[in-house]
Amino acid sequence: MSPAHPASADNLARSLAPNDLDAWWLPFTANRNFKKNPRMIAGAEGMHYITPDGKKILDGVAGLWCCNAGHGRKPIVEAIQKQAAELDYSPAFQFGHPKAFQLASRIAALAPGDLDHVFFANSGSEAVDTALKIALAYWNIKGEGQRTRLIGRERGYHGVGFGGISVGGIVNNRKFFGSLLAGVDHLPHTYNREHQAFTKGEPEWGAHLADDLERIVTLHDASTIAAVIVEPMAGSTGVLPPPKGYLKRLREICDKYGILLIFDEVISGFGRLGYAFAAERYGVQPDMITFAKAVNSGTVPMGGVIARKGIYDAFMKGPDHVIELFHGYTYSGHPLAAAAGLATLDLYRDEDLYEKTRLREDKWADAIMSLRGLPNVLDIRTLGLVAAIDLASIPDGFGKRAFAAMDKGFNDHNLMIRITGETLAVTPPLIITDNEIDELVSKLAAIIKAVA
Ligand code: PXG
Repeated sequence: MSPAHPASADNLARSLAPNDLDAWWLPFTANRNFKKNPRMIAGAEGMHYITPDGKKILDGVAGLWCCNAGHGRKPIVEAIQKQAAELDYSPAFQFGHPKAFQLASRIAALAPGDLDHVFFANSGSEAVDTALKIALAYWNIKGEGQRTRLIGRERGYHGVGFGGISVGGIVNNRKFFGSLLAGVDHLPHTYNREHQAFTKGEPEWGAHLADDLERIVTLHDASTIAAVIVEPMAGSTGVLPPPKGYLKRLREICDKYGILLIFDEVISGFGRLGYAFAAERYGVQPDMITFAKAVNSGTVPMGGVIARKGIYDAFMKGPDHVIELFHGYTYSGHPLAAAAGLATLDLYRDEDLYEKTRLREDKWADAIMSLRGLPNVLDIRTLGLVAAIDLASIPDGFGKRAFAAMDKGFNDHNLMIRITGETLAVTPPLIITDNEIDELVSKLAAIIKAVA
């Protein structure tokens, strides 16, 4: 593959090295530590990031789980450039432009069953808030406005909006930001090291945890519950693949009580698990799917919700000059994001990236599992082209060992990885070659030894 702009290390170093690190308050970052010794990125090509001094860093995380087609891909870059020149912005309230319609049709065609209408947002967080609001408004329109309760899951991550952190199950999100949305309850998470350690793919143990939804229904009554939202594979809290049969069971219970089921596929969408959506992998059709990130390989902010026909149709009533869903963003369906999305979906299709991911899942799992037995490795989980490695903590600080692994990975081993708590997460672009998988695994081994 040829990058659109061969990055010249000299040019990048001159033009992109910042001279003041103070003003930018970085998100989800230890700011003081970063500013002492910044991990700076100035360019990217294919499977690599490039530092201002020209070092090539193997991208073990597809940016932040988003650049599934790799970096600097010519067709995507050109589509964005062309679109910027042709139509830079057009309003999505009361007006439309062709590429947003085309992209919505393409996404709907990839989604299973009658998930056939797409609402565009600009991030995963907005996608989640949109889906939750559609669920609440849907029940209102259906005359069941008492269905307001939202059910999430412990260890769920649904972005950073108030809706998302309320249904999410991450303690720091819940601890710092007040009382959040009222009327939310949570399913138990599905991870159990005793029963699941070192499982490749979906663990055998844990489907019964879906039955906790019955308990929640008994407690609150089904008539008060609007929707259940889960990630098919919990990503951010350490890669927790769904136990075999778990998602089917959730669907059955939701059907039994008329509760909407939302799959948050912000990470699992667009090939990460070898399919367009995890819903297809598991043969389970939710009522809505949220997506973002890899829809355009992370190149321009975009997210959205795919809703079933019955949900969309329920809104399409009343006088036809009246807005049916009182919701939207200035940049919903932005022309640059839509153009990038169309080029990206073409590229995923033309390079068979989903199928390739599916076919190499076993090789990937075997390669990663070879790290079992290295110092401090407590568990390894794999699914699709995703892996997580849990490390034992250093006695004086939870998270310190993983933090050191991420830092040393970048500075000493030319590998970018993600961390959460004491978990290392690897989720490379889907274009990774077999040789690069071997390189990635040997770098991981060296890093794990270096932080022992
Ligand atoms: N839902 C899910 C399932 C996500 O994983 C969001 C919503 C929010 O998306 P935005 O675009 O608002 O950030 C996410 C985001 C990580 C990591 O390393 C994961 C995410 C973001 C950054 C880092 O686990 N997921």
